[in-house]
Amino acid sequence: MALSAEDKCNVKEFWEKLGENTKVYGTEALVRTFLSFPSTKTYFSHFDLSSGSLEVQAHGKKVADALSLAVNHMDDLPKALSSLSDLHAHKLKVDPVNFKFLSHCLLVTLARHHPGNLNPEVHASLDKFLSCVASVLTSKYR
Ligand code: HNI
Repeated sequence: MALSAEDKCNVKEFWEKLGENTKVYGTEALVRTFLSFPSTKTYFSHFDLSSGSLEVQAHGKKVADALSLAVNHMDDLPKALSSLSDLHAHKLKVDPVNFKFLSHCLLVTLARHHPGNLNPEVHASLDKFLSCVASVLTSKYR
């Protein structure tokens, strides 16, 4: 499923509105994922996952920065995310189903903070974008 020119435009415009808050949203999405889908916590057994932990915040920022990078390279996600793809598939071996959980929680978080900007078209484009990112990060399993 490729992103159309309209999808790319919707995602870019929406992302620009988030400004410096992306790291806060990344962290909130992680917290929601760990609470709603507790099996995801097994990948982070070496983390302090208590509410407000600095490790979760630092990781939320890393995820958000990777998504910002992806927003800036929507024309070639496989190249932009190549090393992250190696990491998730070969080293971390994250089961692909978990990407749906995190993507869902990212969308819920963004909708909560930006209800006025997340109209149905932008929602659909963001959903496609997150799905494309997940597809790249899980593409090297086999
Ligand atoms: Ni993910 C590390 C980005 C989904 C488990 N992950 C990273 C890093 C980035 C990142 C960036 C840090 C790399 C580095 O330090 O070099 N992860 C993303 C993105 C998504 C994603 C953009 C999807 C949108 N990761 C997931 C999912 C899981 C996951 C769904 C498991 C539930 N990621 C991890 C783990 C690490 C990780 C585990 C290593 C954490 C650490 O620091 O030890």
